Amino acid sequence: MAIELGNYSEEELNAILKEFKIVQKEYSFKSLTAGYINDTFLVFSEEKPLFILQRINHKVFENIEGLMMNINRAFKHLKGVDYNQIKLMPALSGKAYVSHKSGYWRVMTYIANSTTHNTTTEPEIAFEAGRIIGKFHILLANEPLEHYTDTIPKFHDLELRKMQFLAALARASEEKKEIAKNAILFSQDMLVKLTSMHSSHLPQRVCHNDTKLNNILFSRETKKALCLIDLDTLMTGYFHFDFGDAIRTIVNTAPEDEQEHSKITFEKYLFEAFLDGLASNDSFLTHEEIKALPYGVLLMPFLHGIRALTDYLNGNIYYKVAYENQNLDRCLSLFDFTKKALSNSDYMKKVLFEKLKSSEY
Ligand code: GN1
Ligand code: MG
Repeated sequence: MAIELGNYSEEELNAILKEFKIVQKEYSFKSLTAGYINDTFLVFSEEKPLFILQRINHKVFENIEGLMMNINRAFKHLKGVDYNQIKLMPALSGKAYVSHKSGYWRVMTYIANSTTHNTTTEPEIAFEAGRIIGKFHILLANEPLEHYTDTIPKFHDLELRKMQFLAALARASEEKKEIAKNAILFSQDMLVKLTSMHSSHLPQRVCHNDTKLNNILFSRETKKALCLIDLDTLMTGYFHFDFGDAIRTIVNTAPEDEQEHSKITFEKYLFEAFLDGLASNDSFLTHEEIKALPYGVLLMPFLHGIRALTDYLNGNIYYKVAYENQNLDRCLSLFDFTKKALSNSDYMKKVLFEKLKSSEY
């Protein structure tokens, strides 16, 4: 297969696979380019997809050992009638990854006939997304938090993201600040708003922390959700993180970097379908957690937006970008969604109350 493999040749990728306990033969590869952080390849044998081979971005994830231990632990519990298990293929060394001169690599099983969606307009998909995220949390609910490493400490911490934004702003050129003027003003305003909304008394859980729609695998045939993928950010967090990240990518029928803002939506029928899916599980959320969900729907797009803005101001040092202003465009889209979510705050509270049955709003 003559396919573009980015910085790697087929020989190099095959040499990495030789360090894993899998059938030894010459494989072919397809690069999967949806992520902003890792390098991901689908591994084929005679046209049949068998594994996912992935180079973990060591600059972003400094503690590879801790990260892989988190995933190993969680994978043991992430299985069941309505949840497809993914397995890590061990390296010859017995570890779950190999350290190679080009970085840290891992191999996982590929689920046949699976697919992902970047966006959706289908209520069945939104329902299934809600169901599988609830299931994920139920399967991990009894895991001791102290067994899990923070792979990126304070990943969704508003205060940290504010400090990083202010530091980038202080160093940025006048020209960049002028171009990003509206985004900077919106950030300053939202930082005040969100800080005042922050609620305490919430239980911590083992969270996925990157539950955007395309991190959920679906069956091509039945449209059922199979499982969550991309568990690098699996660590302690609050349920509203996972809720907000899913909602921002499900009720918005446009991609997260949509530049035509009139296409960015907050579709109520998808919000409600997601809640129905979540509620199809046994109930597991506390009253306080349910109350914090609308906050999560504002917090998550805003956090991603301010992180993209910070990276734009810093000169694109964190996310992979395809063009110079991509981070700013992503920020503006994410902020536009945040505004649309804000105008739906009362609606969200009402429907959450109806669907998840938490009283006393
Ligand atoms: C990054 O590379 P990817 O798509 O898995 C980011 C997430 C964002 C996402 C898209 C470690 O994840 O937080 O949701 O881009 N992951 C990290 O906005 O920063
Ligand atoms: Mg990710």
